[in-house]
Amino acid sequence: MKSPIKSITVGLLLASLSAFSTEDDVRNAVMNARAEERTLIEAMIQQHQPRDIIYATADEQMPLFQISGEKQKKFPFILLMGQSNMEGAGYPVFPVYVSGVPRVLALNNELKWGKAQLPLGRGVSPGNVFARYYAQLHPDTQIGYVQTAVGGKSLRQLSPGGEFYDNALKCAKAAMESGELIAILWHQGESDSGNGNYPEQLKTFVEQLRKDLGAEDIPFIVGELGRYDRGYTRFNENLKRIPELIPNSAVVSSEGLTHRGDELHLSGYSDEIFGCRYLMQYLKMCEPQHAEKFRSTLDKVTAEMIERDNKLITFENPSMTEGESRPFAWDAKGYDFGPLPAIRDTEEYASAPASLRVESDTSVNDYVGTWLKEVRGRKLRITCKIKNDGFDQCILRVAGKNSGFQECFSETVADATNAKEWTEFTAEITVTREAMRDRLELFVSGKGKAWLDDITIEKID
Ligand SMILES: [Ca+2]
Repeated sequence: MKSPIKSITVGLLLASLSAFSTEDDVRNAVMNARAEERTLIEAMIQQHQPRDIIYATADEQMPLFQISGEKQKKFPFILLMGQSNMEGAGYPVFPVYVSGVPRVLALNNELKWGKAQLPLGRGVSPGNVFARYYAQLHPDTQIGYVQTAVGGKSLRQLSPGGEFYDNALKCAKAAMESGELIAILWHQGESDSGNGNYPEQLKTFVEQLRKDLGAEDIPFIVGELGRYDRGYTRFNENLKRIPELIPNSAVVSSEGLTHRGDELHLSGYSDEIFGCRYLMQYLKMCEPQHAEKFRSTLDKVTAEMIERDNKLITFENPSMTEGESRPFAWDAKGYDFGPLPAIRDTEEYASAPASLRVESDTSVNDYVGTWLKEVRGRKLRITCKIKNDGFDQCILRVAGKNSGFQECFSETVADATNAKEWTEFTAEITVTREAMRDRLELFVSGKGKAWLDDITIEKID
């Protein structure tokens, strides 16, 4: 099957795809292409100004190229706005969001569509989940999302005149050139929780935003703040007025959702439920025929994720059994974005089938870690196995931030700097009361490789 792919290449070179009768022709040709031919096409797409050509993922691995010009159909996209929970703070992150969800695109920093993949250190957001399940419900299309949420910002800071509004508008407008905005997902208010006039101020904000986008009726879907913080009860009560105040809006319940261990951000499991609830609201507003169909998925996801949330006592994946390229749940970087990734090593381990490996051939001072749930004020007995090949320092520690996000606690569990072979460590530590956002971290400095496996944590008081 050489001819179709050759035709595509020629078509791209001429910046004209009119030779193709249907989009399916292109899709089939790309499916049949050999790997090196796909590489060639990708390179060509990059050189070509893609107002004419949209680069997308058709299925698990395969790129898809939509036909340009008159035949180009705008694909749906959602605009994500608000604070950290919408920006993406949910842990653990399911591997599918790291490798990329089939047929889901994200607008990148160059304002171009690319494969949606969560970068190192970024948690999941209900927007990622919305897009994933929207794509599942619509097997014939792709969906994009535009991420403009900013952690820790108030409504005023996100509003016109604030430092973030213009950027959000710029991204949304760039996306609208090749996509069709179908909804705005909003999750914000942790920084406004004492503001009794929030619904009125949000109404003013939405009116202006819709006007600036030229999308007067676009659905605006608001999520409640996490009910695990009782300080948000009145704020959530107040949100009930939103649907009356703002036309074409809805509020998504946060009932039953849990935090990831930091008493602030939703867990990755709860984000699965939350994103599906956002989608359900959207479907009820815009695609009632799909709302019926989606009900069973929502119920299934809710049951499964609540079970996983409940099973999570202290931390996940102690022996790195779960995961793909990264060990599941071990991609947390606190609130940081250092360069060191956690790698799931399926060749060198203390217990099969895998261990966690970090490695760097340039000098680093960095860590990888996982979130710990409900350990503040607790005495812990921790065991683990570590091996270090070359790092100047290799330390397993528990670290925590206080309610003001200041580092307030750090205690070494194991100094494995001299552990040239797999070595077992045991330690007992007590986490202070004020350390409410706690992680178990493998810290390394210098160059080298180090491995971690078979961790147990027992709360012993
Ligand atoms: Ca293992």
